[in-house]
Amino acid sequence: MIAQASWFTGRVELEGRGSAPSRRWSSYPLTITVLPEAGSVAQSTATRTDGKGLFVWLSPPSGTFNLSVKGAHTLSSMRERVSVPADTIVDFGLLREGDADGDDQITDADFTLLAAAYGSQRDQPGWDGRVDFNGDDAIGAADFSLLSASYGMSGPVLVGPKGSPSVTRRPALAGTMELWLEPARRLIDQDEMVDLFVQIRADWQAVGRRRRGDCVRSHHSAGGRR
Ligand SMILES: [Ca+2]
Ligand SMILES: [Ca+2]
Repeated sequence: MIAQASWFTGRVELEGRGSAPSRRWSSYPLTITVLPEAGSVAQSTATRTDGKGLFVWLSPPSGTFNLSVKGAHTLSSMRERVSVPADTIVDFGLLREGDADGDDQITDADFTLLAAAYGSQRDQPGWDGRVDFNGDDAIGAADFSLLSASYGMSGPVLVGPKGSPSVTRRPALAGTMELWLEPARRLIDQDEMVDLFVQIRADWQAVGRRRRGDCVRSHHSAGGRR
């Protein structure tokens, strides 16, 4: 007797990467986790998306499980009572970008990593791929926008049968957040290298252990403008 291979096919929507199909949707790292019931432990496996956000889980266990899918720097999305293997594609909806440190929360710790790499490009000093949330090989305002849009949220985000969020977690913090670049000196000669300070300020209430109005600071070098 020849055993038949089994698999599970799911789909996610990636944030900030334009519409699919796209090269920027392809090969995005995902972790699938079978969430534990009482007396069991979680089981995880790694996979990657194709250019349409589809992913395959080869040789999954059989049964009915609560499943979560987490992107490399997104919040996780969860579906309850999913039959595995499945005859149809199971939709896990939008994966929210902004979790740079992988703790399934979007907090000031993630902002600190973004600030440290802000303005860098791939293979340059200061580059940190964990905060390239939109996958364009540069760390900039688009990444800041993605992070700030989901700031204060945590996973897993429970999604309904068609992949739409059935539970929207209220952000732990609400208000506005500012980011700006400040040169170390106001007058810069052509082609001169200058230190830039990246500042992020949450001015509505305490963030972590910082007081109202405190800033996250880091700096890196950038070329002068032509
Ligand atoms: Ca985080
Ligand atoms: Ca980017």
